Amino acid sequence: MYDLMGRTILITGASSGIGEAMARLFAQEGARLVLCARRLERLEALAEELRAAHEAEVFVHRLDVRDRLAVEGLMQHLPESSREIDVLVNNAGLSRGLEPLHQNNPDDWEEMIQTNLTGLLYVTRQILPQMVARGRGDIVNIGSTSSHEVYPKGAVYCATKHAVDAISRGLRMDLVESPVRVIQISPGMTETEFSTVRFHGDQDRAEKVYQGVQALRGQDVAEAALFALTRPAHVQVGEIVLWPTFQGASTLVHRSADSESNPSHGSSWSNFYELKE
Ligand code: NDP
Ligand code: 8X3
Repeated sequence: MYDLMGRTILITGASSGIGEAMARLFAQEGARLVLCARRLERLEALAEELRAAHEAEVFVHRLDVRDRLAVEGLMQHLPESSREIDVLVNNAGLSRGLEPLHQNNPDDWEEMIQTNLTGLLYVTRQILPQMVARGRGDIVNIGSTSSHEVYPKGAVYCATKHAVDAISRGLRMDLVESPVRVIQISPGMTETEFSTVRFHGDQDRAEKVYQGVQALRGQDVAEAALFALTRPAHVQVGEIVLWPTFQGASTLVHRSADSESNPSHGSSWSNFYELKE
């Protein structure tokens, strides 16, 4: 079996949510970590914690994946011991806004496209050639259930995640002669800072997305990635789609009537996007 002991794993967007959960789990599994995001202080605090808990070797680097020059200079900032990347996790991503497309702010489109799509391409272009040359490595792209479904008011976010899926599939074809594997993990609703970011910091609106439903946790997504990464070398897990048990589709969530704080208290089925209003 392929395990993570001593493997060097670079995670983009490791300062919160799914990326942070992966950093925790992979450190526990003995991996050497390179953690990237814009909020360096968050990364430093996480690295301290992982060094203390697991004696993990962790290097942190402030990186905006949209900044092509910064991404191109990434390798020269890494210490010698962390330059051979065994696993790249393309996790950095976000949604912005939830309005009909004709009311969207084009700045939001640009931020989503540049982060979720262009940024993922920049980072992959930097790291993948060394994997191909060494004949070893794994690319993990964080897709979404929105890589396969579209929901009202989320067309552009969903388009970026459909694009991630196209890139994962295309890469797998381009690498067919190489031992490098391309894995996509596609979660549904996961309780992270995702909705707070989507609603530009409106915490009350963000919390309503998760009210009365047990969403996925970052740890659930990290465990799926761990499963895929620890398959034998001849097994390439193409994609794992993870849904919360009470989410039946992007727009269909069953919200419990038990929670006093649940605005749909007493009702049974609620439309996902309506509750995001
Ligand atoms: P969070 O908001 O908690 O985490 C997003 C991470 O991305 C942060 O670490 C953030 O760090 C980083 N990030 C955002 N923009 C940039 C950038 N320009 N450069 C570098 N890093 C960046 O959300 P999640 O953990 O939920 O999101 C992680 C991934 O999971 C995303 O790709 C998202 O689309 C996907 N996803 C999320 C789902 C959900 O329901 N939460 C479901 C399906 C997929 P910083 O701000 O410090 O740069
Ligand atoms: C995020 C999934 O549907 O909650 O990728 O926006 S969704």
